[in-house]
Amino acid sequence: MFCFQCEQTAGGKGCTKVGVCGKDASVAQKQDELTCALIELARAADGKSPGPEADKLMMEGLFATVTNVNFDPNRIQELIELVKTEKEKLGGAEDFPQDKLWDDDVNARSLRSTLLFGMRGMAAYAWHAHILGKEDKDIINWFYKGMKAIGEDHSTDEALNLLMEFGNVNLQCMALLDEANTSAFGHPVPTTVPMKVEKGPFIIITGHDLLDLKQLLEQTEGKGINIYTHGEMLPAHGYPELKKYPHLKGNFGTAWQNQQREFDGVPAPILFTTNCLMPPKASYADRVFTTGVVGYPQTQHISEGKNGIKDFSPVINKALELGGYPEDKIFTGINGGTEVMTGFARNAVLGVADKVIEAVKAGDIKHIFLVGGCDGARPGRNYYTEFVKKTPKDSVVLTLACGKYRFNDLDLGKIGGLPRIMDMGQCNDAYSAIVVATELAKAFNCSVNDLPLTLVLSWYEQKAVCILLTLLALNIKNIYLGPTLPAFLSQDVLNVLVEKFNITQISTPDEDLKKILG
Ligand code: SF4
Ligand code: SF3
Repeated sequence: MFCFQCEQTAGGKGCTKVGVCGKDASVAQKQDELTCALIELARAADGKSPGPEADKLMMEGLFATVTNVNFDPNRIQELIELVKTEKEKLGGAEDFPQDKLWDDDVNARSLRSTLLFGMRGMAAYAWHAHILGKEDKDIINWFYKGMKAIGEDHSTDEALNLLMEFGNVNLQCMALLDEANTSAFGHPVPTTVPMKVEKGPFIIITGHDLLDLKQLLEQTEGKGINIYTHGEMLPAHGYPELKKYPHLKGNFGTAWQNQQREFDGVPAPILFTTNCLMPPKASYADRVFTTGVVGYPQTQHISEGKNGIKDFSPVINKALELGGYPEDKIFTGINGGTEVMTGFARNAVLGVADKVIEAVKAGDIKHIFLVGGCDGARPGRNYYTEFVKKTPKDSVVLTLACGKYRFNDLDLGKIGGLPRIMDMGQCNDAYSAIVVATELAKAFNCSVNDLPLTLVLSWYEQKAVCILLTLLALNIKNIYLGPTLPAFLSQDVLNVLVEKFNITQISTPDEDLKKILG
């Protein structure tokens, strides 16, 4: 096997025997086969959408190969068969040999992989929008254009242009998802979320799929079962159409990499709607349920029924059988806090934009940091906790995605009535941050790069890759990236990105803060 798509890749180079994520060689092999089948489908379709069946497979197939999504070789095999059938319907196409996927000149491989991983990330966003009934032909067509391009040879300039074009399409895709979420569930409002678990039966729901949560809330109404979010599901508490359910009680645990410890011994089922799933330990595997694109051998999977409704009865019955805690149980975040806040998406932040602009003009807010992105297991990720702790009192920290669990339970006080840490949502909500930055730039009549704003990003999986490409396509410069740089960026490709966009790898919080504020 060969895989180097995520931040924890073995030795910072590539997983070759088994994935650090737990993906074994047979699953890696199937995922490569699926990727090649999708390239062939894009070829057969001549680089544009041939119809809804193929479109759905394109999104689902790419999403299934995102890190920590699907470890089930049978489910990947099913997808391969379906993709091949669609390809044949279109008259077939020349095979794309699997050994060409990773084996090439190091720069060509780097550019091809960057596009592929970005597209895997965008597929997740497009999929979430799709299940909420939102699609955009330009975005769908680009999946075929991009996958076809991955199967071709390109000069470095051509490949870089493709990456920038992709970044712009991904911006459109993030806007589409934002519209899908806000039209289905309303605009998030600032909300305090407790980390206490009340006594009695409960269900933990994790991942990014808000529609799954909505259906679960409906199906558990009046049954005496409480629902707790975990990981990237936390921002759900801010949405009016989800927070209206009184049994959506709070948030359980922290970011994905702590799940094997946090889920051990919990008297409740856990429903995974998307990444990040780690191989479940025997001590709790019988309580793990997957749905959507997620899969793991031998865990129970809840499929979609007629009219898009999923029947969560097996999860509900498990919750009743396990019964939950006999008494209320207090949990804390990693810094000891007992509650966290969320719901500062674009509408909420722009609603107080006047205050922010005034505070910046008056010098009360001297700097805005966006400290966001994925969490992960690497010890170096403490950087983000220390960085946020050390940000000066006259600065604001916007955050998003699961990396925030490193600091979202800290009380850093307020500025002008606003909390100094504001959670804008999931990684899926990076669009909110882009809108806020763009609006601030307009208000100050300058470019985003001239704002007193610094992006300090943490990456792990491929959604972070597509977001990064969008930020670069928007010509956003001086991004701090960590904890390590992607193994799939060759030295030459990295040099180009550093030269054009001044991407900097994080060093220490003190040094970086000095550079940023000095
Ligand atoms: Fe390795 Fe990451 Fe690929 Fe898993 S997803 S096999 S950890 S590079
Ligand atoms: Fe996290 Fe997996 Fe990326 Fe959605 S849940 S940000 S890592």
